[in-house]
Amino acid sequence: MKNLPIEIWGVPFDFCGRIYGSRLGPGALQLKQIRKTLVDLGYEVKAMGDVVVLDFELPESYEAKMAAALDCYMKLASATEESVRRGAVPVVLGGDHSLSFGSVSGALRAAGRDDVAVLWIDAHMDLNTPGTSGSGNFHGMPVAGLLRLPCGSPVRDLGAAGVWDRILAEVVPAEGLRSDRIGWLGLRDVDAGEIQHYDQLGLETAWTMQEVDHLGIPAVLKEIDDWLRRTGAKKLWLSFDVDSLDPVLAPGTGTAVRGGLTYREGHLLAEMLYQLVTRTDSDYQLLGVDLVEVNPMEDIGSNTAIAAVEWIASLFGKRTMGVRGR
Ligand SMILES: [Mn+2]
Repeated sequence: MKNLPIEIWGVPFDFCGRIYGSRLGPGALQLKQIRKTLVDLGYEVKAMGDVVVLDFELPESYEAKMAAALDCYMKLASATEESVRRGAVPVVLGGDHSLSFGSVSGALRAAGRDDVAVLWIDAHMDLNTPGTSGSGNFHGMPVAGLLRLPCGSPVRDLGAAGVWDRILAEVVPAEGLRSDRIGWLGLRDVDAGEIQHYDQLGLETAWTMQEVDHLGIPAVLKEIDDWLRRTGAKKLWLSFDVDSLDPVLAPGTGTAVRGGLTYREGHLLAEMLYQLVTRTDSDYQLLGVDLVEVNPMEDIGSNTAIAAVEWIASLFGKRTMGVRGR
């Protein structure tokens, strides 16, 4: 993995979360030296700049927000598609989690759906559609969009159905993510509609915080590795929502939920994921990473950006004794 260049994309976009502020996430991660951290681990790292620039004034209408959202997803899909085609690992700094409509779509276009699996590390499933989402916020829907679930009749009739259709027509590839290729880790706040979707898809790939409590991270990772090998996936996209970490560590996020991953659980997870994608007989490699929902407006100091950069360092091989792979 050390041989693969990393391309960092900034996505200062926050129109589809509960509150504004995650547009400042890429800047906070930049200031906490995410690039230097990866360079110091021996990687070639390019800062690719920001995918979008939001208007200075806040949008006054739902239509204006969603037009900016579609523009963001389309540009980001092109960006991650190009990175993967160049043979690089894109690391996408958000921004709210709706950006994964774009980032994962681009990766699917470049790598091909039959090779790709996604691990969604998050307090939430993000498996709502406009037909099940009480808030209507698209940051709770990207997994459903990537799986191409039908819109349903919107709970809040703001025009979401038209946006959903355009995301499925213009952003997500025609066949979408395979439903046997999505897994979740860190869940502790799941909606009834999401459970309904999960059951309808016949999935058994949700590792909640209860599983982490009962089994511990090593056994959970063993189950995830078994699942990934069973599916035959060759490329793993990690979508890391910083709200998977406990709010004690990462308070600066829009939808914090108590009872998340502790500092060491989070790091052991990252360290073991690095081992899984770099072992010599590995069936699957790292395709790319989303690092989303860092919201400096909600933070205490810079704790959340620091926690996120430290987590990324562990994911890319940082070890206490300085020996990668142990
Ligand atoms: Mn999320």
